[in-house]
Amino acid sequence: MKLYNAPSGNTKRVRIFIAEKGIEIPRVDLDIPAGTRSTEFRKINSLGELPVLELDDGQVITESLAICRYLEAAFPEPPLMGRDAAEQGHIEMWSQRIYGQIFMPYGLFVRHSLSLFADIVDQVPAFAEAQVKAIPEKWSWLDREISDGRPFIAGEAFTMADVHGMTVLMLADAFDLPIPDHCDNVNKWARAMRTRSSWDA
Ligand SMILES: N[C@@H](CCC(=O)N[C@@H](CS)C(=O)NCC(=O)O)C(=O)O
Repeated sequence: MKLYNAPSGNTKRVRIFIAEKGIEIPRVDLDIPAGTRSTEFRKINSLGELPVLELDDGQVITESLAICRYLEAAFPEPPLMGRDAAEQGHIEMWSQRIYGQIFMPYGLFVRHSLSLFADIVDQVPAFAEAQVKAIPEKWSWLDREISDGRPFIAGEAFTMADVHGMTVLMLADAFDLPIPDHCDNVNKWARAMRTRSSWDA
């Protein structure tokens, strides 16, 4: 196997997942945009996006969530997406909530404001600004949700929902859009995530 990779939010999600699984997958590091927008790379992923996982038989899996799903099935321990139907539904719910409610505003801000994306996105600065305004309340919502004292986003164990959350933390740091100070529960969770060895993945 090999992982086509670059420093980015979606690739970070997969790198954290791999590190939490305790496995090692060789990487092919590409540049965004020189590598990803090349004709050669479009033959691997027609969308020109990272990450991409290439299996030993040459099959290619794109989309960070699909790659994590593949790895969960191929390397079940430790389970990050639940062991039974109830756990799987619960963890998927939290994963989608963190991705949809919090990762997306950061991601849309990035795509609508960085000159790196000006060639491929019809950027709307006011839309980017609206994402920035929405972010604090998204964290406040999560803070209320985890105010029951749970150590991890989906409950008592580290799961894919925390992987999504860590990915957002990386964007929060990179673009100086931090968790609001008053979000004590989320800030406590974030401090714990930063101590995990997978944080540096
Ligand atoms: N839905 C995809 C999104 C992947 C994506 O947007 N990747 C960005 C980096 S975060 C990329 O490779 N962009 C290449 C480019 O802009 O040329 C996933 O989850 O993997």
